[in-house]
Amino acid sequence: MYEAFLQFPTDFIWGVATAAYQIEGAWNEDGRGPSIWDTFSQSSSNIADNQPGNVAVDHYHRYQEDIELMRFLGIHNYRMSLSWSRIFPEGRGRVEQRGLDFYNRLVDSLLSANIKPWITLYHWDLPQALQDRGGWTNRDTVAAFAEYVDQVTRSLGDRVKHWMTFNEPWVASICGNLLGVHAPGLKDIQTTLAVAHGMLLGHGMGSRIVKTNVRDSMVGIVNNLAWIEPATNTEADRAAAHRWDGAYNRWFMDSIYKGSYPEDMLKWFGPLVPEIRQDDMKLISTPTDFLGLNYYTRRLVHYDPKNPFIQASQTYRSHTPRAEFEEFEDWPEGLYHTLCRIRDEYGNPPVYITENGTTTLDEISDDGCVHDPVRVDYLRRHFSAAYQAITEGCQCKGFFVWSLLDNYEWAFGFSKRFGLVFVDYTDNLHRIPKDSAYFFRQVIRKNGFRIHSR
Ligand code: IFM
Repeated sequence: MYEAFLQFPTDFIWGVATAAYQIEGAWNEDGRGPSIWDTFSQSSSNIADNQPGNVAVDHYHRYQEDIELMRFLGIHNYRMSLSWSRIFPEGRGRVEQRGLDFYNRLVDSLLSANIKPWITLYHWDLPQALQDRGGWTNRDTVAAFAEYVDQVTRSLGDRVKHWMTFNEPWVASICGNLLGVHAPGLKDIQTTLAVAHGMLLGHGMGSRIVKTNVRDSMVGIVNNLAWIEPATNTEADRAAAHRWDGAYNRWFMDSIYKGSYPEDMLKWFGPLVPEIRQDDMKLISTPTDFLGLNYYTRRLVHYDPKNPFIQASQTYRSHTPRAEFEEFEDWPEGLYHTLCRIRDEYGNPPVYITENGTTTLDEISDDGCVHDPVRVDYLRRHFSAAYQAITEGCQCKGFFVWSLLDNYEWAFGFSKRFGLVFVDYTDNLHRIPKDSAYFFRQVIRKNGFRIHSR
């Protein structure tokens, strides 16, 4: 039996993450305008159990209680997002002061609890008014985003120093515009690529505005990168895995870190590639301070001629008892490999793991507690993978667990629980810290944890 204490670097950041639409609720209060997620989640049959996110977990009204929970858990860094349509109900133009006031109160309360806010500017909830004019396929949306970023950085930038432009642009573009399972629910390859390009332009533009408006700021984008492997060693599966990597990982990494889309994928998509204007790639590859990495899974990929996008699909491994979410294979080695890849292929930028976590079948036990040993084990093994990468020279600077609370898991509604804190949907959204929350409190306190292995 081997035992060791994994001591993280003294400046390592530990935190938790959430997103506005998944927790806030108050969808039509204080002048908030509709977003594409209101429209999508309110149309029947898009969401598990037909549950819209109107109330979510009511953080808009309970934010003080949620901050108190973070303080109790010893959390000093909180990644959250802003609801754009709370501030610009029509997407641009008129500012809704009550929306800004809410975020000002939230930021002040966080700071007085000694918790640093890390703000994501776009976590998927585009104002519906902008979608009605073409959404991210329309360059006016990029201009509207610039207006919004300018406004919020001027309002909050004296206190908020850490900013992220976009969360997971591939999910927002592909799930929303190709697979139709996220808002706005479209199914079109050309639109998908145009949306991705629009978001990447927004990223470049937004990060420049943050740097101009916020003194001592740190800005980055959040990409979710998966570790990709061919399902078999056939040439067809290897090529399919390479295309998957091209469309989901390299499309969003090469453009930002190398200033060009991957050649092989440009050729593959051919006439479907949107117009790329002269300075677009320069804007997209504007240097930033860090990369946010959301890591959840490895993907085993096989050749699939029926998939019109990249003729590749994911092979699901037979279920282990831990994998409650079919798409997410529990594979911490992939986190380690991904960090090494960022080091080796993308110039070793500072990386914050901005999301990692798992969904499990949690319930309140007879003793009134929520025991989630699978999540504790999952986190322990992913923290260890990050630790190993750090010892091998990767600049991994922090780790945010997804998520603080059980919340609205998009198309899955409330059926998936990712929180460190349980939310009782049958009892007035009552919050109960799970065992994993207490485990995480100890990790933060000691800046490390003990491992036992054979
Ligand atoms: O809940 C989501 C989050 O909004 C983005 N990253 C993945 C999480 C879990 O699916």
